[in-house]
Amino acid sequence: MATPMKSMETPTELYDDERTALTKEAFKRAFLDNLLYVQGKFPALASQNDYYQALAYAVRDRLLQRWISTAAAYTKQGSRTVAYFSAEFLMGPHLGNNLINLGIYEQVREAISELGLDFDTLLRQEDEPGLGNGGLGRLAACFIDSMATLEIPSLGYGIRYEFGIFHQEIVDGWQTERTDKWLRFGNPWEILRPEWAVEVKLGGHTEQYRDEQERLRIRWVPGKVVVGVPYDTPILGFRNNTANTLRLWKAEAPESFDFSTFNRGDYGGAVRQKVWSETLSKVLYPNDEQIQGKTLRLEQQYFFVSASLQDMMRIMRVQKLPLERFHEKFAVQLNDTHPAIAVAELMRLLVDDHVMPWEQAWDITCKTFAYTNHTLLPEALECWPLELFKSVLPRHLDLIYEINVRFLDEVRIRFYGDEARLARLSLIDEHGERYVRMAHLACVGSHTINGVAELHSELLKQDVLRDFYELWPHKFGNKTNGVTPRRWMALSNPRLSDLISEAIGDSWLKNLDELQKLEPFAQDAAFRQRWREIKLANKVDFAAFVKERNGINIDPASLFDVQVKRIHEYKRQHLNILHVIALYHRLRSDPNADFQPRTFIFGGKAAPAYHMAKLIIKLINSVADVVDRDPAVKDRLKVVFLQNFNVSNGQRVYPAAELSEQISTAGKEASGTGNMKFSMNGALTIGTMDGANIEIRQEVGAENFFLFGLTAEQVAQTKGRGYRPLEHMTAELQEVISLINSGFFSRGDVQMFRALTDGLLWHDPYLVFADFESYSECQLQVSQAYRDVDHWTRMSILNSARSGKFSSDRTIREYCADIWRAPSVPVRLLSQEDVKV
Ligand code: CBF
Repeated sequence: MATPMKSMETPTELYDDERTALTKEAFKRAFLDNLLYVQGKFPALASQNDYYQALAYAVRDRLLQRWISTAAAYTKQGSRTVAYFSAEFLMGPHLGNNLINLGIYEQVREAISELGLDFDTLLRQEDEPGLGNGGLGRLAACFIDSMATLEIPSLGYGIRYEFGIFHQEIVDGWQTERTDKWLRFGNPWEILRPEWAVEVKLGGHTEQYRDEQERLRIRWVPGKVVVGVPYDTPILGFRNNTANTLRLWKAEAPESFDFSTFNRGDYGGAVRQKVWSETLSKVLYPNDEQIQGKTLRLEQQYFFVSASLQDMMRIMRVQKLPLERFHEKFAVQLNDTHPAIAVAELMRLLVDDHVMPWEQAWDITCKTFAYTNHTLLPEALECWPLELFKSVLPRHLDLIYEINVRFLDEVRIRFYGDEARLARLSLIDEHGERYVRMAHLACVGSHTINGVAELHSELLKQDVLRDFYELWPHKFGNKTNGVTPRRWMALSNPRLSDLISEAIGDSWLKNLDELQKLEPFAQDAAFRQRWREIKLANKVDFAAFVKERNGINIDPASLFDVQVKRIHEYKRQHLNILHVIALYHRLRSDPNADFQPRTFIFGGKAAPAYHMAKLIIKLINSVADVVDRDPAVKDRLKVVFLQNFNVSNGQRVYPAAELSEQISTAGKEASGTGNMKFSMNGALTIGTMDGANIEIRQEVGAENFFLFGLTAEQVAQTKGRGYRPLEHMTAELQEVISLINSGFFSRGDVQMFRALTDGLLWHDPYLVFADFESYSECQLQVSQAYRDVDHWTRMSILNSARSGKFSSDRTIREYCADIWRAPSVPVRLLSQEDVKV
């Protein structure tokens, strides 16, 4: 592996404490000390994991100095703070990223190799915290990186799942799931804060009572209580002194062992409460954009939201701020509807626990929250059956009713006589079984509502949240997503990052717009040559990785065509594999055809209960297997399914990719963020007019982007007319479907893929057939363009050079200016003197 950011200098201004100095010698000493005093091992007995832990603790010490300095600065200034509420934070491994942000990657690598150890092996020891499903969780991780880099006081609040997203294994072509035991060797990056534990109530019932002043009040008598214990992870800014906090809650029982039950001889009963409580933070629900409607999921959401709001109130107490100023102290961003119950919970805390008048509490609540919507898929919009909701949160249901009555009263006056509109807007869905609509709660309780790409934000206004838009147009806006260039370029693609820094200096890592300065280099033949060499070197590395993982040889000279993301019908991995089969068929029919060799790389997880997605994985693997064994196509066509696609694997694949597949049905992908990572790293996109693809195309230029397929408007029209997939059947598509149905890819089993092919032939909800021809033609253009090596390289450089907009720093600046109104607070490092007791 190459070394990230050779060209960057060590930030010498940060050397102010001998123990946490950033020099190589200080680092070696700290590493060996940790091996002895933290791991309790001497080198002859130490495992690679012991070495990793010793290294991680040495880095952590350096983080803590910044973390404490940051906490001191924020406390002293009583800074306005962003609280980012998210059920998912897909962080990826911390070690490499922290070294990049500290600016000491190179020294540490050298220090470790001077000690006779292999640095890359140690990096690979880290079990990544996979506390998210995909785009939404990874976005939260990019955002907290950017907030720290921009010196915005912030707290990420979420759940410390004991088991993160499952580990995917492919067995006989099928996805199987294994538990992700990421905590089995401990987690050196977190700090337990038991003194800030809080109680969270669940279940039970409500009752009326009179307080000392004889006022009629409501009391919630819970059925059970769990304790939320915070685990803090410092989040470093890039080469500054800021270290913000990611605070994740673990659920525990108030009493882990019930002695009276034990004394009665009921040993199981004595620990039942503990076992039940801990299930709350046991496992991440592995569904992306699909709700499961399970009680435990609602309990999880409420658990972390309540613990976080209580924690924020504790911070207000410490800083001696009155609760009336809650919205001045905190800006809370709701990452989708998963934390939307926070609206009712803040009302409960203010009205019930702090006896605040309703109107004042509501004013504070609405000034506190802002809501980001991340999906247009109807199946992803959270609605809870009323009875289930009541059994978990009886008091909140009362509060939601009250919020609803007042809200609908306002609507009634605005839209006189429009009963249908009232029913559409209500927080309660009254059709059939009654539901609580979480998106409506989020809209009513937030001052701002945003989508995550321009098209998505428009479609929210026109469709999913149209009634809310008509009511409060001023609340709506767009914040196009972004990704952090620190992880997705500096750490993942050191070769390219070094070349860029050599050409334009290294300030692009803090201001990605500076990549524009690369544009003239696209005309420089020597630069293009180096750009190509780097891509090739990355492809060679990736080929070695595939060989190790899949046992397949892939040719680094072939075009690397990549689709990595969650497996979902709307993302249309099946469109891609149908096209691969079409190519295979062409090659078999005409072995001498002029054919641009390609390697198709797929990766992604399917929700365990999503059968169609799992069948698509099986088809991809089956095609991979047949193509690999067929000597007629050898070296010209290869298909690889990269198992267990996660952040670490992403870091390997984006730098090696040449073509990025962003082929969702237009109007279905809210934004996408993988599309941005590819483009930054110089891959060209083949894509539809969907999500952020549209903006990527706008930025990089239509001539540097391969566009195909129906637009969102055409998709809606096609469906409106009554879509019949068979009308789009071509001779080639017919061959493809017949080949699958003949059992050719399933060892003669003609039934195996029937659900998939019949689904396409008779329903095709995501218009695969409608777009197939346009996609095939566009792929032909790709193959032709790839042959003009110089032109392709120019396009690749321009993709990178024009990707500045897609830094999450830009997104966070926009959130700060338009939604949070949170100024930056630079941090000065505390010295030993400052922290004397
Ligand atoms: O906004 C972040 C991402 O969120 C999703 O992954 C989601 O879970 N709803 C969307 O599917 C992506 O389009 C989006 O980029």
